[in-house]
Amino acid sequence: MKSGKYDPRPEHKFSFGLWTIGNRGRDPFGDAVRPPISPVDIVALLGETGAWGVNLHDNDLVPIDAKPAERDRIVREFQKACAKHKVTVPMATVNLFFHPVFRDGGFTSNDPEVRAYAVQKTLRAMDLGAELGAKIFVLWGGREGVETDACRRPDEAVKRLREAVNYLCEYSLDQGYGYRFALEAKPNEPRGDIYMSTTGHYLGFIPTLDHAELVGVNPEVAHEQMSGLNFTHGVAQAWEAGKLFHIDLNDQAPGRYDQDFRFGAANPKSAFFLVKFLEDVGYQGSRHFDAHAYRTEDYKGVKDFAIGCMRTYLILKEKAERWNADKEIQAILREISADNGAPPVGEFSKKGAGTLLKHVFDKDAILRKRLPYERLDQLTIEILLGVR
Ligand code: DIG
Ligand code: MN
Ligand code: MN
Repeated sequence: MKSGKYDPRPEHKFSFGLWTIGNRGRDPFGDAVRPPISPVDIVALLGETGAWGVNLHDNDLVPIDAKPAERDRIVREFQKACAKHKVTVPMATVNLFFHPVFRDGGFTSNDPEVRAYAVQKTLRAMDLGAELGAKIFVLWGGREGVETDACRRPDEAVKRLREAVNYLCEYSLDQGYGYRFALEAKPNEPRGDIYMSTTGHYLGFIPTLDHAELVGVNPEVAHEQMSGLNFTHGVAQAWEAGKLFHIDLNDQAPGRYDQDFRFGAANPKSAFFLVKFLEDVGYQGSRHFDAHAYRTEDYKGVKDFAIGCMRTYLILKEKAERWNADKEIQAILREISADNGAPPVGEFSKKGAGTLLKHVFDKDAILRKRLPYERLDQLTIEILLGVR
């Protein structure tokens, strides 16, 4: 692809997980199609694409039963590669879903020994992330769920999850790690039903925590769209609540399994409104691509995938700037939000309520006010299609 104005720069804060570039194309019906790629080679590939950051689960880097000396050697090698390729580590997380011991969850498992092991493993993953400089710790409860609700009361699962997250917050405070935790929702897969199935569920859970100020959300495009939800609405609610601590960008066709497509690959219009929102509000966090290349790709194709995620974001960022500068669009926005002297509502007051109750609304006059959304959306489409 020719270089130029859509080349990623560090200030764009584009990051990828080791597991995204390292995805070998295995799926439930087929084996890996790409050979293994080491974390050091993944960092080199990301450095070549211009990505700013690399994220990791503990076991993306350190094998689950590595001895301390082996672990330290691997970490040192990784740190050297990150320094060499100028790639930072903004986020870390823990894998509580791959090893069979987590077959019935980690934090919410019925087995107290598994719950304790899940916390221990997470503490160690927090140590690793802190050593690498991460300040965001994501928790995705991929196995925290059920195939049958006969196995536990769902409110018991909520209690167990709260106990674990409270413990992790205390550990971060005690160690001085300065983590902010970002909770990631998903409705199902790999469990039949996953607890905390949407970002909204987590926004309702966070205020019940002992250190709610340390905990936010990590919404993922595919995970909300799997449930047919408008992703930008969930992101906007998280932002408005001061809880958008991280974001997983990818794409997804509605009503499918978690496809984790290249950003903007399936629905560029919803990707546009998401990018416009993030840029309009001045979101300062990582633009993390939790996605992977098609199973049909080789590693050149994986590199195309990574570059494509970042280019599409930057192209849509430019489209959002055009939209914001478009005179006809701005005129329509002024028209549809004009105030024709309606009584103010705002903060309640006895006097204000009295005025409101006395006011006579002319419903026919209100109905004569135009809402030219067809024109507004057509202008949006024309900007996206490059004819405006
Ligand atoms: C899946 O969408 C999850 C895992 O890949 C990881 O735990 C998290 C990090 O973004 N996303
Ligand atoms: Mn996903
Ligand atoms: Mn994710």
